[in-house]
This record gives sequence, structure tokens and C-alpha cells, in this order.
Amino acid sequence: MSYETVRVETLGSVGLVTLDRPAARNALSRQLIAELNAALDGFEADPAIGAIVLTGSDKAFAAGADIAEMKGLGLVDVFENDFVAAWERLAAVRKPVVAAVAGYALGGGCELALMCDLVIAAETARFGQPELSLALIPGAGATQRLAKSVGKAKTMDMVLTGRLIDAAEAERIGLVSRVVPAAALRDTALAVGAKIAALSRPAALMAKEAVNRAFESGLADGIRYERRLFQALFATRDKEEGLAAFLEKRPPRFENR
Ligand code: CO8
Repeated sequence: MSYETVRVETLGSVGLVTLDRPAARNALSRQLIAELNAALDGFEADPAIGAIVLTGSDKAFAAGADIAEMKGLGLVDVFENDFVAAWERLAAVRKPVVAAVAGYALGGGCELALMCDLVIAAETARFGQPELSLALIPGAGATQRLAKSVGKAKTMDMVLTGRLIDAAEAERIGLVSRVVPAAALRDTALAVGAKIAALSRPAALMAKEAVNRAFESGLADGIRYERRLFQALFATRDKEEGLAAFLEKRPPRFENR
């Protein structure tokens, strides 16, 4: 597949997708989302890939849904083709996904970051949900995912006032995992991806699935789910290898089995 709005690279065991529509600050057009999804499908299916990094440019991770594309669409148009549904592909990726955010992550751009498992932000990152200024509301999950990750007070502030928050505030409120200098963003995210990709694959996927369960279920249900996945890992060879390597004071050699 040839791509026009994203760049797709394989760096060892890490798949890197770079959003690449500089003239529109990486606004998330239908074409861009389709190409992003194709890249994600490819990395999901590739057994050599253990983690995915999603990034944008120095200026913008993504400035949100493509406003020009939405102009002129009516309710029946967006309802009939279930506009926004295609965006959820990212949230369904089973391999761990690291977002590396520099510059603006606004509207749907902030929502894409929220679908990733870890968000690493450059000091230049700015997060915001400015949809109300367009007489819209967030449509790709922010009212739910943002509220679950940072709570009601900050979510209402971001959604109702459209205030942009900087990287330091984003880290303080738990929207991002780490903040690094802009020059170190790509290397840090790739190193995090490589570290995750070197783990036992079934254990990494089950860990992601178990943490995500916390956002979908009550505590007792989530704890039971975690316990079953934890127990399931006793069926893998990697579990024996991981424990043996620790006891023998050597690095593990995982087979992803
Ligand atoms: N859509 C389309 N084009 C855009 C977008 C966008 N979201 N953002 C920027 N552009 C375009 C501009 O129109 C401009 O084009 P041109 O050069 O042809 O005039 C070009 O990108 C550069 O933009 P600026 O000159 O404004 O660049 P600045 O660096 O001065 O500012 C900003 C950058 C702050 C990012 C500014 O462009 C901006 O505020 N953009 C809009 C942000 C916004 O409102 N985002 C929310 C969109 S709505 C949304 O995301 C809802 C998601 C719902 C779910 C998904 C539905 C599918």
C-alpha cells in the first residue's frame, strides 16, 4: 500500500506511524484515518512487530478532525456512514501503542492520543478539546476517555472552555506518562516501544488488556479478569523462562510462546 498522509516505517521490532499532512497541521481527514488504519492492520498482523509508536510533526501531532471535510455534512450523511466509527481502529489495537506528541493535539488529535496506551509528550505539546467553539462536541471518545483518565474537573475545563493545557499540566493531571525535551521525543518513544517489544508478547498483550478492563468494568469484575489473565500466563513457556532467568541472574530469552 502506498501512503500519502502518513509515513510508515519498521524500526527493528517497533512499527512507527508518522502523521504527515503538514499543510493542514495533520488534520485527520478520512484518507488519513484510512491510511492510519491500514498501517495499524499491517503492524498488528506482523509477528516481527511488538509495539507501535504513533507520532506527528514538531508543530502538530494532529489539529483534530478535518474541519473542511465536515463542513456541509448533515445528520443523515454522518449517521448513515457512521462517521467517526473508523477512528476506533486505534483503540482496538492489541499490541501496545505509544503516542509521541509534539505541538498541537487538539480535538480528534487529543482523542487519538487518548486511545494510545502511553503518551510521551515533548515540552512543546499542547492538548485541547476546542470542539465547542465550532458548535460541536468531542466525537471520538474524549468525553469518556478524558473523564476516566483525568477526572471531571479538568475534563469539564478542557471541554467547556477549550483551554489548551501544556505538557507540564498534562503530566500533572495524568493525561501523559512522561514529558521530554522536543529533541528527545522520537528516540524516547522508540526506546519505550523497543523495551515493550522485547517483553514476552502474550504477557504484554494480556497486561494491556487487563489495564484497559479497568476502564470498562467495576472493580470486582476487573480484578477477576486480571486474575484469569495472570493465571493464563502460567501456560506460556516465556513465564518459565522469565522466572528462571531471574533466578539464574541472566537476561531472559523470550520466544513469545
Ligand atoms: N481541519 C482542517 N484544516 C485545518 C485544521 C483542521 N482541524 N487545523 C488546521 N488546519 C489548516 C488551516 O485551515 C490552515 O490551512 P490554510 O493554510 O490552507 O489556511 C493550515 O492548517 C494551518 O493552520 P493555521 O494557519 O491555523 O496554523 P497555526 O499554526 O496558526 O494554528 C492550530 C494551528 C492552533 C492547530 C489551528 O490551526 C487550529 O486551531 N486548528 C483547528 C483546531 C480545532 O478546532 N480542532 C478541532 C476540530 S473538531 C474535532 O476534532 C472533532 C473530532 C470529532 C471526532 C472525529 C470526527 C471524524
